[in-house]
Amino acid sequence: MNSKFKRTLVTAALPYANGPVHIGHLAGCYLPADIYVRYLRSIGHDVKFICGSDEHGVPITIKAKKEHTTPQAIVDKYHNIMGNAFKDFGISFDVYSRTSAKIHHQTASDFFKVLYDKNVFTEEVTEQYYDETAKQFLADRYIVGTCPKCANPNAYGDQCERCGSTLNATDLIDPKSTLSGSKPVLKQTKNWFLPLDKLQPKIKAYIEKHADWKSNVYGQCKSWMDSGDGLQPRAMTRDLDWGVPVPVKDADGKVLYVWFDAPIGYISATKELLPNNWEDYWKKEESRLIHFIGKDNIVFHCIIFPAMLMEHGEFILPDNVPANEFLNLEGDKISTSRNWAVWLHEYLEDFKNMQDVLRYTLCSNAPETKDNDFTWKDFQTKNNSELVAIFGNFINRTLVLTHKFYEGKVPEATTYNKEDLLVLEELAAAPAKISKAIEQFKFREAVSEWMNVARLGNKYLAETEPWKLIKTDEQRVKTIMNVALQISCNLAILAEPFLPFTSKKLFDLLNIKPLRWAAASQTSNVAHGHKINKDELLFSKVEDEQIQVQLDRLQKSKEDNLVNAGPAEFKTETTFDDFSKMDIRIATIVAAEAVPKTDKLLKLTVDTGIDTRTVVSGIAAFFKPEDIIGHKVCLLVNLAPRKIKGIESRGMILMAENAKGELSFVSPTKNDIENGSVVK
Ligand code: B3M
Ligand code: ZN
Repeated sequence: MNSKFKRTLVTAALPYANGPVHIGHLAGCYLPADIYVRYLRSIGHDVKFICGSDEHGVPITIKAKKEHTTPQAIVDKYHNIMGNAFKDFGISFDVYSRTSAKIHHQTASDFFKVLYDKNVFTEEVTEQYYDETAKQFLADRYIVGTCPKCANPNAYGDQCERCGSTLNATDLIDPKSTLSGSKPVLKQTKNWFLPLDKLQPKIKAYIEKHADWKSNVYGQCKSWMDSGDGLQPRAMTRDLDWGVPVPVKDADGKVLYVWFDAPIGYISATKELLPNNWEDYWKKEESRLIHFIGKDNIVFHCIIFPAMLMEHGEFILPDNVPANEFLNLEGDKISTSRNWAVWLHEYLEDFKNMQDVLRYTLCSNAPETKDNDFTWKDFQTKNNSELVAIFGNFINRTLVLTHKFYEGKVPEATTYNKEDLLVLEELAAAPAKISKAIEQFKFREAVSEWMNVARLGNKYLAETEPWKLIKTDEQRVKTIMNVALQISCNLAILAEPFLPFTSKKLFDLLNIKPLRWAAASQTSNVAHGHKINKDELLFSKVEDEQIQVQLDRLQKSKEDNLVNAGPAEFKTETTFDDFSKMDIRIATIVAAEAVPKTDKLLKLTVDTGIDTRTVVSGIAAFFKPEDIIGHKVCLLVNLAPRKIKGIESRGMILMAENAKGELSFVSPTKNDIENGSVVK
């Protein structure tokens, strides 16, 4: 640990209280933050872990409208659901507060007043979009339109989720009200702006001091400042009726921008936790502030919040913002509205007491440097081939043999041979490797180093075979089993940040009170003569049928959602020029046969009117070769040739695919149209 710091405040993004928690949330910031905090606690560092529900902002009011209820009812419902889900998965917040709390309203309001009194804001009357049907200004998510930067047709009024740009609603091309669908009009209103343009030099100096941040984070910050016109003033108030009222004169019907009040929520929650000494964590240079977030929140934590803190003047600035990229699910973006998610509460119903399996899978596969995919197959493999087959197997063998040979009493190691010494040396070196990775926010690497310790133990037993050796060399087996028990104990210590439930269970099985990190550099934590508890399995196999249930559930979401045809969103705009580069012709299938050793592919011979060529097509699941001979089809003839299963395929047959993945030919309605006719 960097000894410059006496204490650390770790925050995890305050989730909007508008829906239950899914694996994307967990992998994005709560799990890495929790691992980090648990590790700091284990090394004896003074750390506090802060979170709470983000209960303001348009996502909440939209949800309330949809459910015909009030924003307060929505946040009351989800605040509890979310808090419980985090608890169930061992996310060990020291406080889980909420931004509708009185203490937060007061803190956010005071913060705004300080900036206001220091004349930090510029007061501006600007034209904002207004929905004349709904009689309401359209802030943030009340408005969608096309992103001026990346052409995403579904960008919000404050942010484009595709390219990550922060936007002002007036930047959107073709804006539409999400309330009424109508085209909004511009109407004058007064708001208070944070002049990020003027503050840019200060912010830039701050960011550049942190070139050691994760490259995805640092890179994004730099590019915002360096590209185009740099940072732009941003309104810190909104014409809305849900939020923290703007605490100045002439501000009726206005509240603080949710991204102004939400990060202040970290301060309010710390106050709630430590009414007497919260300032130690926020106002002393010897304290360190770390924000764990997902990548869509980078600009708010690295630029806007630090700018607010700087201008306020009393607070330390974030020392690091280890943001993760996104986690996808089975190849598709996680989406609440499409129910394309693994919900934590549902997971626990299907996989009782298996929180650590999910924690392990999500950590091993965390989207640390790029977006990543969660698949159920991978979940099964991680469980069966790693947790069960390596770690679980090692622990189980050790415990069972200790009972079998010594009635559960730890035997004494008498003489170590070379092999034992090497294993003990490697064991003692493990904590430093894991620490280093965790301190650099490389949690995938850290958890894999941990699994390497289990591998070490597993290999040691497999090679020394105490179950055989017991017949010929009882003395030697005592040493081996003692070493195996030391490895088990150290595995329990080192597992704690990643697999807290398992760590506790393993300590219980070993009948040892949980030990701290430093003990894992020792190789004599389990005294000989100590009695361990009855063995129990730590993990059990996940069967194919269990995985199929999950896949079926996702398939059902897909079908429920795509009742019409393809994905509800169109691809981005293209040009006529691009389209006309494609040479699509009418052609006739004159021969067809299955490609050996595949079940998807057919080898087709097609007559294009100009030549006869071979095309390999992935349609075998839907068409029998004999049924399609003579069919007229559309063929992309100028597609670059490709070798598929050793066959050169020249061109691609156009197919229509519905939501269930069923295929149909796209064929001309006039069957006598000549081969070679142009499709345009
Ligand atoms: N509620 C955004 C989100 O849930 C936002 C984070 C606030 S952190 C201060 O993605
Ligand atoms: Zn965009």
